[in-house]
Amino acid sequence: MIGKSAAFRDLLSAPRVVRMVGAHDGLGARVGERAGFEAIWASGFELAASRGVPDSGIINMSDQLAASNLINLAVRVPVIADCDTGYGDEENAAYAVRCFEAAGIAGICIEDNVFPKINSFAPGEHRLEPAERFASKVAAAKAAQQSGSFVVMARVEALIAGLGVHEALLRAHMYADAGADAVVIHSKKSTARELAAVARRWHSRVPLVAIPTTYYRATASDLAALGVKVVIYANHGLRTAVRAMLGTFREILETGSSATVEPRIAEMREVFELQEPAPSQAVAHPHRSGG
Ligand code: SPV
Ligand code: MG
Repeated sequence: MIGKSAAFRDLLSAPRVVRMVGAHDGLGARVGERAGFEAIWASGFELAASRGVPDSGIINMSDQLAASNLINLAVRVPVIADCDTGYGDEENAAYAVRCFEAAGIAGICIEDNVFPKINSFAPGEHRLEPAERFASKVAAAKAAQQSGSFVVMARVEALIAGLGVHEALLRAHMYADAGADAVVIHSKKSTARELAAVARRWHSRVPLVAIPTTYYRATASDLAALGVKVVIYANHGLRTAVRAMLGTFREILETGSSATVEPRIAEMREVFELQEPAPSQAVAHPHRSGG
């Protein structure tokens, strides 16, 4: 069996677009895997939200490592952990790589926001690290990995910060030159036009990654046509759950019972199936794999 970082690299070199989905726990990751997503994004936003706190650097490295570890244990597909700003300087990012790699996680993603960051879609000032400084963090992260296959993604927040396509391209190329295995171009526009402007002028073989949270009308095929290799649906599980739970809870209070909501909520047996043994144990008990 190949390691999960090698499996993720195979996805990166496959001649098609790779779709990932966000999760913050083993259950969400299993639902994503069962739906057919090829890899899981251990989302910082989802993890923060699941704890009822903002996505602003409150979740520390140990928290994200523990959550990513549980996610990784729950699924067969590779997991990329959202490590925010890398938790500090070069040394912190390098330590994060050692910890996440040792846990068998396929890779991490670090972004060029200044700590404490705020979520890319949150109102307020988005301050970026100097590009050289962040490139040096990427290089330190890459130097820290033990295996050749561990993946370090670098995320460019220049479009989010309103610094424009030129700055985004400059940074993206610097981070690729520093050794990043993939570069995320994050945008909060309602169309993929801004991303397309970057992708058109991308002169590197390093794969591009998109997170179409706001430009959701762009399909994975549309994005692939622009040259995007990986598409991350970062937070759709949690956003689905929030709306659905609120509706269910209110209806139970309003109607006096759960009778009207039962047809549209998961049956206990469906959840039992998602609580099957972790993949390594499931191999030893194939008759219980649950499909
Ligand atoms: C996350 O999922 O934590 C991300 C992606 O960083 S987003 O929230 O869309 O910026
Ligand atoms: Mg995040």
